[in-house]
Amino acid sequence: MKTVSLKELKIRQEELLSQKNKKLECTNGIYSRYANPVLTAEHAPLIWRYDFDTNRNPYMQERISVNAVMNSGAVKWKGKYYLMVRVEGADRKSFFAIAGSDSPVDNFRFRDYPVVMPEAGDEDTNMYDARLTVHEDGWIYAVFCAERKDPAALPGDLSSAVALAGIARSKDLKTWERLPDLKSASQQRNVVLHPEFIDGKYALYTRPQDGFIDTGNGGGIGWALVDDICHAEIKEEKIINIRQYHTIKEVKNGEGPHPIKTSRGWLHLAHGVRNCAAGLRYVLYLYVTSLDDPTRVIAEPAGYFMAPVGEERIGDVSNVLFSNGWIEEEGKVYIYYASCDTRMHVAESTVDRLLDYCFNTPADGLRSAESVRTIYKLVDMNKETLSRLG
Ligand code: M1P
Repeated sequence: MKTVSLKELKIRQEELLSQKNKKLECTNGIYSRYANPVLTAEHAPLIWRYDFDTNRNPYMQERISVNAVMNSGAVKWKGKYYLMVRVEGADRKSFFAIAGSDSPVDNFRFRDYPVVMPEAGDEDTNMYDARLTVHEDGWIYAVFCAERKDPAALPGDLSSAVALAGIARSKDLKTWERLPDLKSASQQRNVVLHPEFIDGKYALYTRPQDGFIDTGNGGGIGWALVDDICHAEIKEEKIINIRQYHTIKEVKNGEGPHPIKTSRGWLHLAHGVRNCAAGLRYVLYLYVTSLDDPTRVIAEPAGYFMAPVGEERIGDVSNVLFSNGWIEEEGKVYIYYASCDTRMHVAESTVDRLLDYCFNTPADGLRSAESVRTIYKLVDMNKETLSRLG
């Protein structure tokens, strides 16, 4: 068996890392996908994975394997694009690592070391899905899922877990100060910090859930105001984006990255989950809330905005698109999304296009007859347009 030398591994990885991405044709008028994933397990630094000393590692074996890179927070910081990536090892443990690029769509490179995330008292078993918020208080926050074994699990139950929101902050994306976990009556995942103070308080998008997987009575994406982010506690929680029967978010939903402030409202990206014979299906959807009252939904198109296509369908957890990072700059929007809990992609759009989509796509009528009615309306309008144009 031939051993691939470190030199050859480096050449191959450099080719991957310096590959230019290609914007694909926009066929729906809403967004364009890019052809190549922006990050895969193969992008993980060789220095994390191989012992470079040929005496200790004569076969140049991979000593520590990376299984997947996915669900990444995103921020443009000091002129560079950064992803706070959920890296999952072959040992199933997730951790964070920062990858940066001068381009929003390619050439992301991980730093030499993963993030050392301090702990908040209780040891975290797993941590993942960081949402980054540059808050008006001057800190960059990462809010993420901190997962631990359920202390109430019955003997022999090695799967029950508890999900809480971990909160950390940084001034440089290098050193992180861990704050106490969010106190909540229920389990929480997909908690996101709003970038502005609301009535002088920190505002959080939440996702109350009865169990670790099942949201149970958790009605959807919630909203809570918090006096002190250093001792964050949900005292009152209001559901602002509800789950509904026979929609793409019937089983659960969750806020993606923090919303983008636009002239017409706060533009939100979220994921919706439904069940089917093949298991859970995760798609992305958009909605808009009012600038005057960020808890009031003012537009929500029916159905999904993005769903897995082609190779995106294949991976560790099939039929999943998940996004917790996007970057808006000068009206352009880069949407970073993971497919099947395996790799990271990017799609591009504009604030104008996304708002046009949100305000002009019919809302979900919740019944087949209503879906037909919206088609009739469009056909009638088109017939009128065609006759007017001759
Ligand atoms: O496997 C799909 C996703 O499942 C969970 O999503 P949710 O929080 O909506 O339950 C998370 O574990 C997420 O990381 C994962 O991508």
